[in-house]
Amino acid sequence: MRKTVSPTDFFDVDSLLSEEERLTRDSVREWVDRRFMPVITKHHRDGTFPMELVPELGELGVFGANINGYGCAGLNNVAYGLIMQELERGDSGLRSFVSVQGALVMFPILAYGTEAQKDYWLPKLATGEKIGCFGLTEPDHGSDPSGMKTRARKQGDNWVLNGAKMWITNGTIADVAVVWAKDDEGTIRGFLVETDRPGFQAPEMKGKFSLRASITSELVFEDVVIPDTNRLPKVEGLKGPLGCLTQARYGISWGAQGAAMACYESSLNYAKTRIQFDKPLASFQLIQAKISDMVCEIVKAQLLSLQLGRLKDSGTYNFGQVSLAKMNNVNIALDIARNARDLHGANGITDEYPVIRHMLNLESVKTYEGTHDIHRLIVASAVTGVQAFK
Ligand code: TGC
Ligand code: FAD
Repeated sequence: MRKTVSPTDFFDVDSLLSEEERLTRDSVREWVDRRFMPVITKHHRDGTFPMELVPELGELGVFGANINGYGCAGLNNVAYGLIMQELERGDSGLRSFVSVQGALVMFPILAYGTEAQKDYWLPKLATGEKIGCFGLTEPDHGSDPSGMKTRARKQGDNWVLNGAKMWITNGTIADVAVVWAKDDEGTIRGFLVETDRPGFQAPEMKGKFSLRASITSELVFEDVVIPDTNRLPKVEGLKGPLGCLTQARYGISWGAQGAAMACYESSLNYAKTRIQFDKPLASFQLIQAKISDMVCEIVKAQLLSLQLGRLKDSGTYNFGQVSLAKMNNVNIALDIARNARDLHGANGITDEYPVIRHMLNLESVKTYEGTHDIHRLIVASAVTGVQAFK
């Protein structure tokens, strides 16, 4: 049989990438292996994020890597996707950190902000000097953000914010929050809220068994006064935040396959070296079936992501396609992680191997940025023309 580039590239998808795309992927992979992998177990146990690595991530150019100008790398969307893949091969929390900063904070500033907002925030967010978060979800409004209760009341040249957000990645450590709130007419608007403003609080949410190496927070606004110059003026309505979600969901679809690849690689090594009944696990047909299923689903996800990336780069993609990719790739990754956990036997429940960490993380990834079922509804709505959300 033809020798492939690596066991995680069974269909030589590498040959469909440009030199720049491969170099980008390889440099991020090298950094993750050298700098992140040695510390992830401790951070996962402690429930912390390695903040000391943030400047290095900035130097690597991963924050807003598909943005042109403002100190960003200006890469195409396939290279951006490969970055997400490599980060999540490390941990979903690492990819989350980077995709929130780029897709949910830098993107809305770029797409909906003023020149002054872009000039001030984007270069600082690109280096990691400033950290951002994105507040859409509320305690009573997750899948249905259109019902949000957070209010922005116009008062002269200012806005006064009241309300609460929940499950906000990086909230506690953020310098700026992109906050979505309704005005007196019920129109959804986006605001840049500096987190040192009086009346703003962001307590960390504890007790998570998933995405432990990621900070998750509540955001509380009690008469937080912000100037009108902090409003994102170029968008109003739910399509504002949903447009950001499309960017982040795109990155997640690539990221999840990175987590799947990590679980598969660990399974392959384990199956070849673990001896039972005097033979390596890899010699048993039921184990081979599991490995075969993993390779098959990873190849399909890789081709799906690549075609989505090419469509995005040509400007012809749509959000239904992004939903399908997020839905499929996270689902197969979770399946692979669960099978990998099983294949590792008792060792699969310890953090000596990465599989249970990925498995637990992927439960969050399945839920955030639109749950699996919400994406099923989005895809079905795109092909039937009928919405079944409400
Ligand atoms: P609906 O009437 O369908 O749409 C309202 C307007 O928005 C447009 N639109 C989109 N635009 C861009 N991208 C998308 N994905 C879009 N989906 C819809 C739509 O065309 C319409 O535009 P217009 O011009 O007609 O006004 O809205 P709906 O209220 O019926 O809701 C639809 C639904 C359920 C699909 C939507 O609300 C949804 O996606 N819900 C899921 C919520 C969600 O994903 N929340 C994520 C929060 S952020 C997060 O989880 C970060 S995790 C971070 C990490 O990585 O750590
Ligand atoms: P619900 O909406 O209550 O859904 C519960 C269940 O009901 C799900 O299975 C769902 O699929 C199902 N359901 C809901 N509506 C329907 C329907 N119409 N038809 C069929 N089934 C339905 N949000 C942010 O704004 N910013 C962040 O940075 C952020 N980070 C997050 C980090 C983590 C670790 C997690 C876990 C979440 C984060 N979220 C963030 C929130 C996330 O986007 C929401 O959890 C998600 O959108 C789902 O909302 P919910 O949890 O309220 O679930």
